[in-house]
Amino acid sequence: MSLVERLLRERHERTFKLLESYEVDGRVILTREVSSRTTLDTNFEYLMGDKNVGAAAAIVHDGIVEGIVHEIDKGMFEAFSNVGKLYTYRKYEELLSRIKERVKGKTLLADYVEIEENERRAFSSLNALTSAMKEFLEKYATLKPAGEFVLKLRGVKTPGEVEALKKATEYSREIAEELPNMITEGMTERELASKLYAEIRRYGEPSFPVIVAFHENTANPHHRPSYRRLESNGPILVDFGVRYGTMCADTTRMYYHGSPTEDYLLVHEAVYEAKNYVEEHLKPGITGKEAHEMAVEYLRERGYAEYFTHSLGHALGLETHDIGPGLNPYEKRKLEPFNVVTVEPGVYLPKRFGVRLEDDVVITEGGVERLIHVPKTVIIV
Ligand SMILES: [Mn+2]
Repeated sequence: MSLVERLLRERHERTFKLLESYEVDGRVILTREVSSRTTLDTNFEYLMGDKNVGAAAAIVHDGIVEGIVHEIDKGMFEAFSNVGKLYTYRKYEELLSRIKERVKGKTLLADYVEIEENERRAFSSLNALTSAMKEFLEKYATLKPAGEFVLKLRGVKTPGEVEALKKATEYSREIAEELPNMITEGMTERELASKLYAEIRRYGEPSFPVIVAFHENTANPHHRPSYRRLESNGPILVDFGVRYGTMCADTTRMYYHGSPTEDYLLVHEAVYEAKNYVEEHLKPGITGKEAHEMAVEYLRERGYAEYFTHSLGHALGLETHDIGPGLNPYEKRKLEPFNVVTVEPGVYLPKRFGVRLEDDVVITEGGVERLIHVPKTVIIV
């Protein structure tokens, strides 16, 4: 059985089981045509193993998952056809009439949010149903927002999903270890980014657009690769991940071209130790807020707390910023086994340099399992 096929079996079982606790007949996902494989429709991918290219639908009821995809996309869903039921269409009207036939008279969870659900509005995958599609479905079925359901479903990973994440992080680690061989003095950030993309695509897809920053650009946490050239002495920040088997890895590494300054070494050590300290203390029952504060307190003792300007980490899974508890100052939810989060403290000294180190961890019964672990020492290139 392929990894994706195994994932789908687990996800279908989990979906059926969770649906029992809702007063609905099932669930409906209606997607629009998409041109990118890394955005939207992750709830569709959750059940079907791949994202649609043309418009498509997935309907869950009575212990079956039914997919309706364009005939041309059929090959993409081979793994799915072993674990669910697949319909194909040629003309858009055929898709609509098939949907109508499958949803008629049912009460279904759908991917839209009530506007007052502030916390969930930000996640596009919880809000992927367009108002036109919603209007169409409501002619035949009763809809309820799926937000809470999706949070429960995707926040806690299945064993197969963790296995896929292990692969994704393993490939990412291999690339990170190869990276020093790709760096040459005088190259631009864009040149290094393009080499990185080539490596990532040997294994899977990029989890998100890569970040490559040289010198003072490392002080900008979300820097976009530019024409900045690598000079004789300075830090290099690389943030990337391989997406494999529908799961996203995410790691940030620091390299140093030349000899690191005393200042740089102090910041690097503080960030590494803060990350390590949090990872040693993370366990079920701790809230995301508490975890974030652990890192802040650790950095405060070293005098860097005010330069740590973002969240400690986020949920990781089908999306790089996945649905589930994150490690941030607002997160009241408690961590539980099989949550997956990033741990990525950073210290950014404006106009000078920044250091961010990022690992991915699975919450276990007693603590965490580190899927990827950045080295303690500064990598000199
Ligand atoms: Mn991250």
